[in-house]
Amino acid sequence: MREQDLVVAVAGATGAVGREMLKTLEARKFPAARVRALASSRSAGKELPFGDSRLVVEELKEDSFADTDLALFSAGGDTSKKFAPIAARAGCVVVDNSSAWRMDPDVPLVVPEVNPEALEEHKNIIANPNCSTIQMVVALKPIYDQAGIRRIIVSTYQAVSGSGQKAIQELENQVRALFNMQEPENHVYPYQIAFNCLPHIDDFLDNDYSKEEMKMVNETRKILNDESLRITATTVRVPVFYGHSESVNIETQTRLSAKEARVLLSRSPGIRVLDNPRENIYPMPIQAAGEDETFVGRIREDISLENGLDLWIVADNIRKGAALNAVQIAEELVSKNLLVRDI
Ligand code: 25A
Ligand code: L14
Repeated sequence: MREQDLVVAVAGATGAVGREMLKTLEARKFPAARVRALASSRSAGKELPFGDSRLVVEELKEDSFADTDLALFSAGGDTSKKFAPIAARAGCVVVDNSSAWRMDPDVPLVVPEVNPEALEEHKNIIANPNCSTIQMVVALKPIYDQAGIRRIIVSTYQAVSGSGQKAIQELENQVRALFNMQEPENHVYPYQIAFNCLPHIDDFLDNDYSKEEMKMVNETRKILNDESLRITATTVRVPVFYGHSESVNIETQTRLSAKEARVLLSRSPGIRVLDNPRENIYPMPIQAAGEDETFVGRIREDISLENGLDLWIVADNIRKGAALNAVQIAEELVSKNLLVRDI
């Protein structure tokens, strides 16, 4: 198969992530002969912009994948559970954004800067990690390789766009209501998110962690291929539209100074170090929004620990956290000739 013959579909194309996937495919000139937009019956017939043209949305159905080589999924976990195996059986390689397949031992969980080799073993379904996990492992991988990591303590400050278009609308509506002396309405989140913080992302589990927190624990171990890595996470929703931030404390196996870490990270793929606090230079979501890189700053030696480092990590959750990472996986599949596979 020649690259230019590729037919690529985006499932969930009308959502916050799906729209960004279409933009990213176009902006990076992904070698596709045809791009298809798939969504639920509610959106069938709608038009979505794609470069200078428009795509007519088709309903996602069991027979949608017959002549499609690659599908990027971002239509929620239930849709992925149902349709990814159907696509895979039809010979279409799926890069799935939902949490449905990430911990399946037969499914590679991939961040191209960190573990591209995991793609070699794919069986037509590849999972894109959780947004908070992606940006953390991009920043920690060079440190992991150089000095080893024993333990990670992370707290997140997550944007509302992570929960999709409806949540973006909810924050906007609440801000407008409050400035007009009206009672804010909440539908997506259990409480008002405007001017508030909610230590609650996804459902709570029996161990009192949230699912989002345990995703960070389990996915990080799987991507770094290190089940002994100790990780604890607190994930928090903040009233930001785009860009997740993370305060990350690590204990390394061997000593790495803050200066060494700064040099190491500034030479690593996908990372931009912004770290000059005296000049008020540090990463912020308003800068990271719309950008591809993972931004790292506030790098300093932890005064309470022998081999400890603190870092502040920020990235656009819809781009590197979702759409861009999925398209980068697709690019790896093309360049390594891993798209055609009989299963
Ligand atoms: O289960 P998970 O994995 O945790 O994922 C949950 C949600 O997280 C987002 C994504 O929301 C997902 O639904 N998400 C997933 N991975 C993410 C990641 N890595 C992520 N967010 C960040 N990072 P979303 O809003 O971004 O995208 C939703 C898309 O999914 C389509 N969809 C839903 N069910 C589908 C389906 N497509 C095919 N078959 C199904 N069964 C959905 O398309 C959207 O594109 P849509 O056509 O259903 O909705 C498009 C427009 O329709 C409006 N609308 C939505 N629901 C209703 C509705 N109108 C009327 N009635 C409704 N009930 C919306 O306004 C939307 O614009
Ligand atoms: O597991 O709401 O990919 O910010 C991504 C978005 C979980 C929830 C995932 C959010 C979802 C998260």
